[in-house]
Amino acid sequence: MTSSPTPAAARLLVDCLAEQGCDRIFTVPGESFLQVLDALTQQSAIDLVTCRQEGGVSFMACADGAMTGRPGIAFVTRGPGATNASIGVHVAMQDSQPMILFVGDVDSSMRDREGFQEIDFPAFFSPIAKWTARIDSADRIPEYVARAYATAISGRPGPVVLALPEDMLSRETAATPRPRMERPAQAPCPDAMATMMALLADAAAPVAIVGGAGWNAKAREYFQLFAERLGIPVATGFRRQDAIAPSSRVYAGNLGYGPNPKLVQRVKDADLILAVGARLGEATTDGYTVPPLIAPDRRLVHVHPDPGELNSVYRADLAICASMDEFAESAALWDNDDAIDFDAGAQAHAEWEDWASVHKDGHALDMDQAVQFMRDTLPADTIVCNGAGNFAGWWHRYWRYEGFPTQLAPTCGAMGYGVPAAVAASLRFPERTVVAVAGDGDFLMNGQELATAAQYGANLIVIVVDNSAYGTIRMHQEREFPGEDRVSGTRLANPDFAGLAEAFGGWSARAETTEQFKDALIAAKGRSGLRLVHCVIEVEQLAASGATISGLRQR
Ligand SMILES: Cc1ncc(C[n+]2csc(CCOP(=O)(O)OP(=O)(O)O)c2C)c(N)n1
Repeated sequence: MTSSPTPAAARLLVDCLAEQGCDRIFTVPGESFLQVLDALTQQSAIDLVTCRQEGGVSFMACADGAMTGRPGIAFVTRGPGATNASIGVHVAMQDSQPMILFVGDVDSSMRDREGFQEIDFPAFFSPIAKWTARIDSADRIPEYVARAYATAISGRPGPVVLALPEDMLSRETAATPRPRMERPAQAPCPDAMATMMALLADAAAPVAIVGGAGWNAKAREYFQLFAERLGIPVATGFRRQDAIAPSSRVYAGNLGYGPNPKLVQRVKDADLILAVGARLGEATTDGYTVPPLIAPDRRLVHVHPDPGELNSVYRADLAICASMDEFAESAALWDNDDAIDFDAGAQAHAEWEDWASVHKDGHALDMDQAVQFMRDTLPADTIVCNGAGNFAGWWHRYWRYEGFPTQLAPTCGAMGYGVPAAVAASLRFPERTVVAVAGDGDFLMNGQELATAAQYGANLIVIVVDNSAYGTIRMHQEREFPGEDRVSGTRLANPDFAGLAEAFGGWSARAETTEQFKDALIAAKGRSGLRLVHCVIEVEQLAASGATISGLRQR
């Protein structure tokens, strides 16, 4: 039997990715892109990570993009694969993270008959992606790949989806890859910077809100220098808690769900908001109420890399279109601000430290104490990953996200993100400690990716907080429709999570008390590979705010 040579188009596609710096692809294979899988056997620069569900694939790619600033790359098959992967595209869009999803498409001779697994992918993905297209010409693969990279990393980063007709991947071509794309320079205009400094000099109670599109380690370092020099309180957007070091003397805490009420009040009372990178989205602004949407006596300086974002929801008194690191560097190096010296930064930081300090909550497994013990035990630059659920609130409140990146968490609140993100993180940073924290509901949305972790020897710790409920929704139920007889659709009967981890080849422990949790974490720290701590708590322990079911019912 003679075997076919790898088609030139597929080799070109893989070489184009390598030229752009791609070193890892996440996939569930499909017969629609066998040529690409074959070409990857000849491209040593790229590792192929085979996952168990395309939701896991796209979450891993999204998290990889968040960590590197270059697009995370995912390959999935047509209808069933692409629809499974759509959750990660949505997260990458809402989280402003660079990612490219390649979809093996039907043969073009089958197109437009609703053939096997056929979907019009550009149409399907266009509302949730930054750009979508189909590559019909093998000769134009370099152009499409280069544009996909440029689009994913420029302005407000985001996801691109490219469909690959099966026959196109088999064509001959003599085209060659285009050189690596970099994001365009986007320095802030000096006049705008001068105006911003004048507005700050006039302000009595400014607050900065940072994080979001294109934030990186350089932006973090420079913005912190700037904010500390001026003494401005710095809040982070929802799930952007690594945007400034929490140890910074001006760090004021995080906005989003479950923030410090004193911080919320401070933002409401501010006479100037300096929003840098944050879109001022629904979560960060608590439904567009913090700061109030219309407040004539308040100034807004909004800095964002996408001009379309500026003035789109909140009218800005000064809109600066710039990349985060170039803006932050320019602000840090500005030398005409000696007269500006606020003491509010230190006050806000003290208020946050007070609010984020652990107290005893009286439960057998005290989650406040558990996170405090984790802080005392694991390295400060541990990467903490989570999906959605009230359990995450304990880490958002009590963990310190030192270093960048240290928080991988979907701002769009998608369950199931934590485990895949932790797999991607442990592959990207094998020397760092990586922890996935998950609720019992959250964990089982993508718990199958423990198989991927085991297959690739990932070092990660999973902490499952099991309250036998979709607790967040139960909390909302108890607020809106309190009563035992009105609990509906939120109870869960769970497997033995510790036993499950062992079935995947991991180590595990079960903790029902704070002391057992401490022992389990120490034991987990002393091992490598896949480790899971199954924390059994009561559903009564609804949230890090201290909310309980009985308390809500009494209200
Ligand atoms: C993919 C997805 N499906 C549904 C939801 C709605 N949702 C938000 S939180 C939540 C419950 C999470 O339960 P669990 O992981 O057990 O955490 P807990 O709230 O109990 O701490 C649900 C169903 C969502 N955010 N994402």
